[in-house]
Amino acid sequence: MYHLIFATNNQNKVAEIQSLVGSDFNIQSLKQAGIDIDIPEPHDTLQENAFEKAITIFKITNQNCFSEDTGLEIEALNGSPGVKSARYAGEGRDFQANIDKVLLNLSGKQDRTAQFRTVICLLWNDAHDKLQTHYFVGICKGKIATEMQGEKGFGYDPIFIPDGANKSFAQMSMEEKNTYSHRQKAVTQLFEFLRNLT
Ligand code: ITT
Repeated sequence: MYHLIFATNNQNKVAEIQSLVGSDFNIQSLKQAGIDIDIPEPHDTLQENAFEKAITIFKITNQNCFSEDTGLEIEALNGSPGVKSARYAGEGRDFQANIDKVLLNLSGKQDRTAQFRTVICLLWNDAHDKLQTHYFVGICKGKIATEMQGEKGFGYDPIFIPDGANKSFAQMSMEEKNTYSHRQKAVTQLFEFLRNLT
């Protein structure tokens, strides 16, 4: 069995990824690993932030680990909130305030095209004990609803309708969200990569 730490404090992400993982992987969250730190996300790109999270945890544990950074990129807002998605409405990281700000900034705009983009950073020690880095990207295209719909999920789920669906992520079970999601696409590539390594 392949053991990996998932460097996140977001329990919703942990649940989504654990529902996708096969029995050949053991994914341990920071909470399960007994690590309680606030990981910095100081950079201007998802990739740099994902690396920062993973290297922070690798330095503490010296164990193979991965992290992910996700952004909601809205066409009519020039890609915002993007890398600032968690703190769009301020440092409080308040989901409702972030959603309110998106809906306000989009009011009156015709184009509601958007996408979620997830960048996973994997850090592992290779057979020569050399640290390797690898990235995986998952994109889910869709549009921003005019009002909140549904109560499941987390973050921007109540206002995001993926292409091919007629309801928001927050109106879907986790399994249904996984059939469309950015995170599922990135994580599937990660598991594929790891299976080929072992
Ligand atoms: P970690 O950094 O500890 O992994 P986080 O919650 O800070 O967790 P991100 O910086 O990647 O995670 O999240 C950016 C924001 O985007 C944050 O407000 C999330 O709630 C939101 N978000 C991420 N994935 C989402 C998804 O699948 N559905 C809806 N919103 C999501």
